[in-house]
Amino acid sequence: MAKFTVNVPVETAAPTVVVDASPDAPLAAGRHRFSLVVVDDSGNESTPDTVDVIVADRDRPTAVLQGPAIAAVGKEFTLNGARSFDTGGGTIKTWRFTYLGPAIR
Ligand SMILES: [Ca+2]
Repeated sequence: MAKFTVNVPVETAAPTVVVDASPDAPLAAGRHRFSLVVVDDSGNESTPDTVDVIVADRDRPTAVLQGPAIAAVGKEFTLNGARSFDTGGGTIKTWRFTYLGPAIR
């Protein structure tokens, strides 16, 4: 694995490299560009080739819905989705509440 810093080349003797990233130190979501220059055994350098890699949040969030166990007839009550959470570097931006009708036990 290699920790990449902008414009600091990482040289290897192998054709692949693992880009170091973890939940604690992620690459930010978005489009990231990498380049490769190869050097032959005579010291000749190629022109660079580049690739863009899109880093995206691909993890589904988890919904956690809470409500009162009992509510009085004719009185309002609150449904609370605040304990819902997301992983993968995103944040929840919409809470979609739906009434599903009388519950069957
Ligand atoms: Ca997510």
